[in-house]
Amino acid sequence: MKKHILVIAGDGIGQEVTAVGKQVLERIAGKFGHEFTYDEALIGHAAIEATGNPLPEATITKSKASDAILFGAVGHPKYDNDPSAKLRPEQGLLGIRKALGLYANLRPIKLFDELLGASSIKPEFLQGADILFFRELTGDVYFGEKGRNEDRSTAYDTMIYSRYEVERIAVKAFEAAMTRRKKLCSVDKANVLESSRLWREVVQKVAKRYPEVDVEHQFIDAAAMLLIKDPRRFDVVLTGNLFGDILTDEASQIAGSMGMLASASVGDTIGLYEPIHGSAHDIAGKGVANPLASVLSVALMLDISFGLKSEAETVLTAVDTVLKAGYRTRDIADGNTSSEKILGTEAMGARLIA
Ligand code: GGG
Repeated sequence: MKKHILVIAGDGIGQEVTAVGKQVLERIAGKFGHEFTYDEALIGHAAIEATGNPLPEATITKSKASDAILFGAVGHPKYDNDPSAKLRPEQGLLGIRKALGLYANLRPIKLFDELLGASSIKPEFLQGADILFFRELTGDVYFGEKGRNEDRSTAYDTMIYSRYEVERIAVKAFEAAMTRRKKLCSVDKANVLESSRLWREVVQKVAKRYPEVDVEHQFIDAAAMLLIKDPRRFDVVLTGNLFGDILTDEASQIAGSMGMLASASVGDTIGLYEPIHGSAHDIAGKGVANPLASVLSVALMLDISFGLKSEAETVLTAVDTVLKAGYRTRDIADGNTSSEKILGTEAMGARLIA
């Protein structure tokens, strides 16, 4: 199979972890006789520095010419304490999602058995947890009108959803539930927010087309609590952009670390695959970032965009094998990990490839 992959490494540790993701793709191509070609493009802070634009036109053009995108991360601490900054790295990521119509963000919460001890949640509440989040990605407060009043003393962000936007992601989530344990939890704040009442109304309507799926609705506050109290009660979780962003960071503790969570952003055309973590400038350039979220994103790409199930399975087996052999990056190490088994980014990549 021939495929053309655009690598958008972005900022901070995005560069380091994406390099490992690409090496894994190369190993898979060699092992299974595929031909993957690559191009690179800028985004985020790196793009602002080079072009004055967090999402250069060339990045969109190259994205549309590719079969899939391997993405790293965006962000830079210099913007965090500068509320007046007009250009921000995150505009690049939100912009590319919108430009490519990537409205559904799949975030699997997969707990590798070997990492039971790495989580801050007690193992007896965790074993067997397996959740697939569907985070809506091109609507909500992230894309609604925002601004300040004239004297800049009041600010607003508009939380907005259309029936169409909710329905198309709900259908994707119900379809996925049908292939899993046939349970779906829709998360909103319908007791307070009008956009959430529309969300719930549309999800209830779509649910009628899937009578086999056991549906529940939870408010975001209750869902946040239940996720930690009893993660195994969840199968597919369907939620909006903001709630999904927050809940999946919380859910990363079920998998042991933010460094373990991969994602697939899909719509009606090409897919974009990225770790859920950001640019983590505190550890950037130190060679200690966990590359497994990028590697697991590669597995999602092979499966979802290219339909290469055995190849995806091979990547998952490699991750499992390395973890079983006791190797860890420092974010997933625990008291039982001996110092020689704590690997840096490149060494972890080399182990996986071996
Ligand atoms: N790889 C994910 C990433 O770079 N996250 C930083 C970020 O800007 N996140 C905002 C979002 O995912 O909506």
